[in-house]
Amino acid sequence: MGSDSHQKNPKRAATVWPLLFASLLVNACGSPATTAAPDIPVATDPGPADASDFTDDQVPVTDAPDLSDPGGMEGTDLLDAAGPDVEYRECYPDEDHDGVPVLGEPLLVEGADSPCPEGHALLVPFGTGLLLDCDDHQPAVHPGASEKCNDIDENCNGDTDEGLSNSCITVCGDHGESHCEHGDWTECVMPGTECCPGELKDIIPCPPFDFIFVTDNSGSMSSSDPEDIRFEAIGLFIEGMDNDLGLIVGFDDSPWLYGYFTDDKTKLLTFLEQAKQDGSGGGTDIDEALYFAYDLYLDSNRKKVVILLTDGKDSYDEEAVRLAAEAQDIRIYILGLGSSVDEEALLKTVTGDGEYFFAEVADDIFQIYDNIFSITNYQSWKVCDDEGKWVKMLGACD
Ligand SMILES: [Ca+2]
Ligand SMILES: [Ca+2]
Ligand SMILES: [Ca+2]
Ligand SMILES: [Ca+2]
Repeated sequence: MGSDSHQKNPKRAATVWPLLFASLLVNACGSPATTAAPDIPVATDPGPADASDFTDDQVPVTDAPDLSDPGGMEGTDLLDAAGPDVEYRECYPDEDHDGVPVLGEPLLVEGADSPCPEGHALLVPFGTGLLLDCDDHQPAVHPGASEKCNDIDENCNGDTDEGLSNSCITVCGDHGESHCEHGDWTECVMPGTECCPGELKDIIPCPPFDFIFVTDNSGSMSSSDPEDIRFEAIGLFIEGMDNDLGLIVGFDDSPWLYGYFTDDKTKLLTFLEQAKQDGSGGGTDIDEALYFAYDLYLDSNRKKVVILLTDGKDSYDEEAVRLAAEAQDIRIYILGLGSSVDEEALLKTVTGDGEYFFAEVADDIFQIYDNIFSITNYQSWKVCDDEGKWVKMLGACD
């Protein structure tokens, strides 16, 4: 009978069910879930279901109810009225029509091969238990369903989103893997790594700063930075600023102010261009330029940061310059360019929370301004190191 029965009731055939599960039902339909009156109209002998296609972790095993006594169901009366030669089968509730029932009051259907009516399905034995729907309101959820990454246990095995992973391409173009966690796919990473070298994340921005760019424009700069890379690097810094104020100061043997404190990047870049065009000769008066900058700070509670670039040396009282900055709560970063700088003096000039950087050639200027930008603009961030591990970096907001 089995095949006829399935043609009449395609909903329960393989087009709806996974092939695996459908084959199990075919075998179960073949003989077992029927019985002849006047015996008790239940599957007292469900027979050997072909459950070998399932593994224990694919399907739920539920203790079989005592099918020999269906309890106070109406079917008993029906059975008595029908007489001794009629066969029945029991159909259990399947509200979501996915073909897998739940335990509930069975409906008795006359005829050993009769299909179950809409919203009902046969119980199918599995091992010592039964295949049951763990959510009878979701047709996509039942034993044998395929697991999707959605925080739902589709295949009713008690585990959610188990064993789901995808091959993918990492942000740096390598072949990697993504896994399903809490209903979402994880970032694509190469096995054994957490990230792609150089990648940044978890950036916590600093509050706004007041920056003064104090830039050497003495005669020697035309040979140590002939392509004016310093102005280009400061321009990039300005373009990255967010609510910070900026001010441009150039100096040779005396300081020159370009414009005023502003967060208007277009104006700042115009002032910077003026400083660049003003390329002049003369010496390098570092301390005069710094004292000049200190006096320009507005009376604000914002962080004050001076970024000085020089390629020359000067004779001055480094400690006095540094203490004057610290008294005003000004932080000093210094970039020394080329072999003529007096590194010892510059190191003594930076404040405790500032830093000194050496640029051997003008091309190094970009990276150094970029470092200072990161330090002063991000309170903390994670960067992916060469081994593909996240390393937390601390910025210098405070
Ligand atoms: Ca169901
Ligand atoms: Ca279901
Ligand atoms: Ca599952
Ligand atoms: Ca799932």
